[in-house]
Amino acid sequence: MSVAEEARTPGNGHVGRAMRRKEDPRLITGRASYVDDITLTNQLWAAWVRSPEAHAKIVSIDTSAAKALDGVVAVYTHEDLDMEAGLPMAWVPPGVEVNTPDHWVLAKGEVKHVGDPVALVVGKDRYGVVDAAEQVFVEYEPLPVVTDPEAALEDGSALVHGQFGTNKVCEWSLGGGDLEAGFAEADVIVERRIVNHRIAGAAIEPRAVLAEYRGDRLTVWSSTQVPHFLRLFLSILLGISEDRVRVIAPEVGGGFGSKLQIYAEEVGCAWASRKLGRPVKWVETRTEGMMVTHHGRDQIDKVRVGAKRDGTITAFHTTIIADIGAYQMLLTPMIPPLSAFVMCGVYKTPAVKTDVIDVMTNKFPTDAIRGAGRPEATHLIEVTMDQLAAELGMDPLELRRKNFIPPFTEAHETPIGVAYDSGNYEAALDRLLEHIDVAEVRRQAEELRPTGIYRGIGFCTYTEICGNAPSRIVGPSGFGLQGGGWESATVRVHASGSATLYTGTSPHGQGHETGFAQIVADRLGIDPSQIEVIHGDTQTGPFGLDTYGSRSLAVGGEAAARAAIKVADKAKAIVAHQLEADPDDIELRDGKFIVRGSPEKGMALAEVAGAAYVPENLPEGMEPGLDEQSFYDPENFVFPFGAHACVVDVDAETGKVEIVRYVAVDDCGPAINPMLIDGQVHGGITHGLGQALYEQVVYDADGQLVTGTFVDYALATAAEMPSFETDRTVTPSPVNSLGVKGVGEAGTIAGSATVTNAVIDALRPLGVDYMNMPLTPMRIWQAIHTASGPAATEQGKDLGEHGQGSSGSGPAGPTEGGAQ
Ligand code: MCN
Repeated sequence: MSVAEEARTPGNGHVGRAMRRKEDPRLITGRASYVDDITLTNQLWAAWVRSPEAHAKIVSIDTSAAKALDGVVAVYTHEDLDMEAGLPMAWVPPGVEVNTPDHWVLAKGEVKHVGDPVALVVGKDRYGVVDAAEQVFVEYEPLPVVTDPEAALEDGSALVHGQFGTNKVCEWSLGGGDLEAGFAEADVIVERRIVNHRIAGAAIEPRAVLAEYRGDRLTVWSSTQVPHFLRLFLSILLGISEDRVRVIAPEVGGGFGSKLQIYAEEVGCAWASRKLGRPVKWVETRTEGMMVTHHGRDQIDKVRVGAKRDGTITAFHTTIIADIGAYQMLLTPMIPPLSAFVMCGVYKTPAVKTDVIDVMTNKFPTDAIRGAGRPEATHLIEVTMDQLAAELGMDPLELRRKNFIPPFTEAHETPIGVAYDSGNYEAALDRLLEHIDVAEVRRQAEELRPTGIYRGIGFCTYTEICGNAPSRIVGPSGFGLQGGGWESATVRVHASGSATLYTGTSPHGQGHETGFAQIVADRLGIDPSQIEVIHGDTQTGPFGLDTYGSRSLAVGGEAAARAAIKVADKAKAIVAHQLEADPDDIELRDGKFIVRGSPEKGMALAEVAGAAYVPENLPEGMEPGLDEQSFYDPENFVFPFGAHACVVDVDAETGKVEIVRYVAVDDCGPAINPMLIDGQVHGGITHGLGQALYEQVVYDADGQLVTGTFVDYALATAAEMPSFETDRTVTPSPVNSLGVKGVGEAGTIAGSATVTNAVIDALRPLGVDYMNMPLTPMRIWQAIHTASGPAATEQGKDLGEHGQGSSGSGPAGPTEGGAQ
């Protein structure tokens, strides 16, 4: 039996069960341990002096008053740092010239964004260091600021980093097919400027780090998604051999991409701990979280689509202007290009091209936030599909169906050279429509309209790329994180028959302890409760490449399955030896390794394990133990897909949007645990709807962060969300033996386009045919009042009579800098 066949054979039937999360009891009873719960003897605290200016020369720094304060142990500025390199940027597209400025742990000479760290204060008291930081006096000479990425590209713009003579970081293109011919044969061309504004990760647990340098060893506890990467870069930046660096990600309260980073605070605390010979701890405040934890999105997407009168799309061209902020962090310049990889969407468009221009501004850098490039691509494709449908006078679903790539079970090569693994987009849409009666929604909309409530329905059919990654593709793409995308797992069966799975993934809310235990349980014939899943500690776990890009199950879960199969194979050999049977005749059934055809002759794993550690029980030449490792490097990415629908009610008087229904059909291959999938989809959609309706990181024209707290940054909560209706189709991936695809980002990827299309659909009778996110009441109200449709005029008159006036100043409010 091949590995693939064997892995799909159900063992104890745990895979596919909606098992409750093993990790939840400790999380919901407050027994989990986060970085801030850890205190070491002799521990010091760190606080950072941060720039209040978005761009300025540092004229002088006076640390004397701070140093004189009781309890202050040290105050450091850039000159004290004996580090030869700054923070890492690890993904450079090959053959592309990238203007990469130094990014020091403490600013050197100039500050480039509000919050840029200028000094590090270390002292005995958590609050004392914050007071001391206020006693560090920095004289700044303000320099010209640029916050608008399009203005930043203009000649004569203020320069973020003068040495480059431009704010452009790089230009990069990906395309295929004959674009010119495609547009030439089009009957209709639609162009839109689609803004995908800046958002924050906003994890509930702020970032936190505790570093202890003792002897010649560094141990760092960090609220990170990437302990293995952090170990590597701490080793490089601090010049400590990698084997002497241990990184532990204890419980991590969410990351959403924002903890896929190597931060100044992590490196700075580790450096200070070595310097002072004492542990140093720092816990982010919420305002620091909004200010200096990386942001995401911030693209202006200029889209041009050509189609024939019957709806056949002939060409699709996008220019992305990506505002990447003041520096480039771990993956910054490559996040906008990631959009390009899925720019064909689920459609057979013959010619597709994406041009990316990365631009620097005086803002904090962007990097991966849930979806990282794919929500942006899906948003622009799917919003454009509705715009095109309106232009053609076609039903948006009919337009989608007309252009769907037909079902495929083996690789489908898109014109841009990306090979999708498997897909059945028709089936996902059909399943969606089993849940939602579009004609009935339209009837309800008619009925509601006289009350001033405008009901709309929006759709999104998407695919995305995840499961990072095949090293053969990722390595040559310039991805510099240990050169590839494999994952490793070790399954250790203890002599008494319980097991430990060590995974190189680093979950921070996704539920790997449950799903991965289910996978291993089925392959060993034990209960998932008998399997402990260990992760997030570079010393106890195997090598790993951590958790991001919805890679963990498709790569790390597969590695776990393979390690478990190796253990099962050895178990079979031991059983065969013990029962004097042929190893090929041993099979796992109902929790026992039995001789095929003789169910009474068999051994449970506990018996096998007992024998495995007593060499005299083993076949000649077999090593004792029941402990196996697997390194798995996939052949391709995986491409989940789905179809989402949203029904909204817009109150034309207030501009408020109410989400009436949200139905999601996602296909991530066979479910390991449907409850985990539902949880991921719910959270993902909330993220997408949050961006579309409420959330925005806003800087003013001087580069001041306006949204520094949750009062200003309107994070979506359960209260705003509807009760999600979810369903699935199952199209196995041929890439891995589990047949699985990722799902951690799917909801986010589809969410913003689905609700945006619904709101625009609702507003069409009011003459509003296009709007950019965030679809806040104010912007919707303004859009209604600047629209020209007959209903809008009526509505405007009514509102005018209520004394609110009817002239909006356009969708962008006065405080909204950057990509609008
Ligand atoms: N799963 C499953 N069956 C499938 C597919 C997935 O049971 N066919 C389960 C997996 O076992 C896993 C979960 O779904 O428990 C998500 O798996 P996967 O799609 O592989 O994603 P990752 O585990 O790699 O998680 C990363 C992804 C990303 S990139 C972000 S951002 C994100 C997310 O997951 N951030 C999160 N989900 C989050 N959830 C929480 N609670 N907190 C975050 O910060």
